[in-house]
Amino acid sequence: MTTNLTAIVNARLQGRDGLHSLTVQAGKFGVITPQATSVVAAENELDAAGNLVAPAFVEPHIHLDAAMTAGEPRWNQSGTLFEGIECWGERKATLTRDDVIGRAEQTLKLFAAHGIQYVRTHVDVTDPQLTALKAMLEVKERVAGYVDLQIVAFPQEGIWSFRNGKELMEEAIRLGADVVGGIPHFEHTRDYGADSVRWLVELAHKHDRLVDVHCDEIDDPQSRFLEVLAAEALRLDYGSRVTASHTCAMGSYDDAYCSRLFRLLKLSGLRFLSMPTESLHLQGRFDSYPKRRGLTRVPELLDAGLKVAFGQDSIRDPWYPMGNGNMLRTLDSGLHACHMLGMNWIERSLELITDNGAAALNLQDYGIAEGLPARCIVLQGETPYEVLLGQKPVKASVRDGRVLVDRPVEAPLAGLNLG
Ligand code: 17E
Ligand code: FE2
Repeated sequence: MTTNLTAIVNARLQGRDGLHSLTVQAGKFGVITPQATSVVAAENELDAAGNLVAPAFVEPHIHLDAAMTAGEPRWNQSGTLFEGIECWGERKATLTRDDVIGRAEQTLKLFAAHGIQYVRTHVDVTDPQLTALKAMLEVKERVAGYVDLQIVAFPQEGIWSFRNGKELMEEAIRLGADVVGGIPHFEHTRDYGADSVRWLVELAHKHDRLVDVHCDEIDDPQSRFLEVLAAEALRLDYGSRVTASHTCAMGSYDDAYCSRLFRLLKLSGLRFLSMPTESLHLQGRFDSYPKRRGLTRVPELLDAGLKVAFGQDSIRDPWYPMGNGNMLRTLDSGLHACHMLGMNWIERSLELITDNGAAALNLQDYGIAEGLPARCIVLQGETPYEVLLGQKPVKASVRDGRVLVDRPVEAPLAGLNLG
């Protein structure tokens, strides 16, 4: 049975000094008051015990239809995006409704145990039957008690380059996909890629949907579909609803081009998602040495005032055999890969897996403030630095005042026996 809370006490909040109590009424946050000293939690109160309390984690980019299929029917040995797409094509041919629902829910439970309450999943719609999409629409309803799930109609094998690609995208939107996806760098030609981006933004705009494009997920410095996406977002004044995922090629663009590009990016205000563990693994594959990291320009985008978040992208699928649902692992890798272990970055790092992910998903009621849904997590640590050092599972996760997760704080040396 889940507990309905009346308050969270002894909470540390980012941007405020000392301890705080957060009252909860009818599933929403009430007043937030500073505490002079630590207090004993009453019945139906959650004791944060001086740990950091943050909004629930956001997993802004994952492929749940492919989750937990690594090695089926074969392993991706080259570690390239392209062999991943081939392996997935073989596995996709055997998908069933129950298969997709089972793996997606198994993954979402793992995410819930790690304090994730908001997820955006891409679902491959280059399938004449749309088996995975129909199953995922069911999953969205089945899991609504513990996670808000957004579904992207994702054309893995292209819109222009796959038979009936446009019709399948339109059908996916008609069936209820929330977000329009794309994959311009995988289309057969540059023109197909650019045309597909213009078409998909129009489609989303016409149907009042969000946009999230796999954009330039390649080390090719000539892959420049981001400028097309940003220009369309600007033209339609749609930037807050448009997300560019990956943009790995930006890590290979030269600075002169970037300086022009960044002007457009700032004007358009679109959102960015980087998947550090995935890109470290899949990119740089056609380099000898030096080997590129394959990540977009995360600190530069943040410095330009743009919103960037990190996502896991994969969990044990044809593209990436690892993953455990812990966003702190993704964050740790991303900060390393992007040269962001300066204390100024560490102190604000949680925004990369909370607020900026919420911005990418265009969430409206996200955060810790009076009147917002009482959704939050208790981390293991008093500061972002401590949380990152430990990378421990969340101590608690609360959703609309219900306690979804509550586990004991782990002592650092628990289990150590030196005789
Ligand atoms: N599909 C794709 O195009 N790129 C990825 N990183 C994954 C699936 C995981
Ligand atoms: Fe992806």
